Amino acid sequence: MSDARVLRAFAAELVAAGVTDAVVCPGSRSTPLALALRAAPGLRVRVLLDERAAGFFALGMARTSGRPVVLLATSGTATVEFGPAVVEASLSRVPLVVLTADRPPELRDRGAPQTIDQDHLYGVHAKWYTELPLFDGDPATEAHVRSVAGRAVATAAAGPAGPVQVNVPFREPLLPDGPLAGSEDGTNGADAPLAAPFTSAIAGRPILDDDLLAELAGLLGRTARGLIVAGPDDDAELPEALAGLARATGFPILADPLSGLRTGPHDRSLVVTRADQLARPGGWIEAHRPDLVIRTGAMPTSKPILQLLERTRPGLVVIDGDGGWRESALLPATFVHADAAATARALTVRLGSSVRRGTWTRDWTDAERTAARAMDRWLAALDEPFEGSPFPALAQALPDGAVLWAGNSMPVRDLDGWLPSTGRAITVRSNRGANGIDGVVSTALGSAAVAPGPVALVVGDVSFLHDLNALLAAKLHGLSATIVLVNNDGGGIFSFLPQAQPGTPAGSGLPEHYEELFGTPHGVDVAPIVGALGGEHVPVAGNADLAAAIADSIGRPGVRVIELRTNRDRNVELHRGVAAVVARALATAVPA
Ligand SMILES: Cc1ncc(C[n+]2csc(CCOP(=O)(O)OP(=O)(O)O)c2C)c(N)n1
Ligand SMILES: [Mg+2]
Repeated sequence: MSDARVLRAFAAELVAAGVTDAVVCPGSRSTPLALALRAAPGLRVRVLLDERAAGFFALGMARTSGRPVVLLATSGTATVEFGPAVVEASLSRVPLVVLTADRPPELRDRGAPQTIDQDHLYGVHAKWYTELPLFDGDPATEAHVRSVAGRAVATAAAGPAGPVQVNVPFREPLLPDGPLAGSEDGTNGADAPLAAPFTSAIAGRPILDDDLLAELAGLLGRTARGLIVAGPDDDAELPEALAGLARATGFPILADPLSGLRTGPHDRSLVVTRADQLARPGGWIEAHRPDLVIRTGAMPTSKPILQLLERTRPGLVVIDGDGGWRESALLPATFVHADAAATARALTVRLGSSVRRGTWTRDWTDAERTAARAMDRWLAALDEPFEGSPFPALAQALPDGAVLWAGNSMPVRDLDGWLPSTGRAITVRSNRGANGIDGVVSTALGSAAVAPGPVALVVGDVSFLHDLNALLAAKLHGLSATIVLVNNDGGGIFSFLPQAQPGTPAGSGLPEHYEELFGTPHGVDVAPIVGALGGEHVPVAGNADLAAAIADSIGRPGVRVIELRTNRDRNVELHRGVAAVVARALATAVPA
């Protein structure tokens, strides 16, 4: 039997360290912890059935609340199912505390049921691994278990945030030896969360020394053709700080849709949202190549921006307060391992607040306006369904405090192409750590469980099918979300790749096996599935219908799956068409 006092202490310590939410999956070996978490004051437990979906659900919660979320699974393959979410959490720097229940030492590696090797199960993807002892009543066990709980939460949250694994063995019988809720006599109230945590960590934003700041400010001050490339980043302080730096340097900000720069009340006058069009090789960009790029966050979503870095090889400064080395353009680079927002603010002060806006800055803001106008006109005149159209509609419909998620594959690229700049405080997110099409719906629904406003998701059909049981979470826990399902009956992104183009090498199996291997049409009618899982299916015929359905759904309780049907071949034509329209507009634009 597990010592109830130690179980209570472990759960209470997680709460004292700042955890408010746990996602628990059913099982037997995890019984003592499941009961302890459920009984812990200050902890909200949600039970989900599929560990893979549960892992992503917890990831979405942690990403939106900013707090570590606890995950619990029973022993065996259940623990492995957390793998994809653990990998994503590691690469996108999201704090998770993964508790894996296990057999006691004497039942391992000897054919006992539901027993696998869970030692360092997630390999390099977990920031920390430890195994707890059996929960006996020894005071040393209690002190150790407490300190491990605090350390696990602090380690998960410390920059770069990420997942930790705590393996917890239990010997039968699996019931605790005393009450978990309330005092020893079973009455409530005596076991309030610990006033002070047993183990806690204090961490701050790493900043640069003055002489290093002066050096960096000097470099920026000497540069006429500079750009700030703001990549995916969850730091809410960054938009204001980078806007200030842009003003002080005159460097336009190429704002990834996941950077936080496109949406919110900060100064967006130097924010460029159409860089994916502006940076296309052979066009406007060739007369506007940068000499220096300051990059923050993860690598940008846009391929043309990446190509711009690779082709024009500007000087590169990457600022990453978590000490990372994210730079996949293979350029000589200086990594500034200091907090990006704090560094931007300090540089702004050093450079002085005088606004530097020469031709370089004006050229970019003019081009941004020209491209945005050309794209808006093109879309307004389009009378057929288009995969980019959900994003302007969502930017219109979502209120302050909303969270907008985009699935991987084409949705996140169309988000990049079509999410306009808006003063509305909309948080925009995607699982870009490992770019998986798995767990997309689960992540968004986890976000919906803790978001301060409504949650919307744009997802492809293959991704949607990949994570079908995600909708069960909404049914079980009364969650609300607006899901725009872009159904092109297969993987639309592959239509843009070389395997879909004419002139594939003879004998390669193309084009005859294209549909089987890449297009993957499935012909699934999702309407009855959505209905069976408690959602509402809303088919829409075109872009105007879609905008109306979105506006109608946002903020209403329940899950609606708004399905926009598109065609993969036509989608390529439309994307090429709008690119040509923008290129023409840029070539003929008269500077304002
Ligand atoms: C877990 C996982 N499996 C496979 C892939 C490879 N993959 C990338 S895009 C894609 C097709 C996605 O189709 P859909 O979700 O319908 O989006 P669309 O391409 O049509 O926009 C696949 C299979 C991946 N990124 N992640
Ligand atoms: Mg698709």
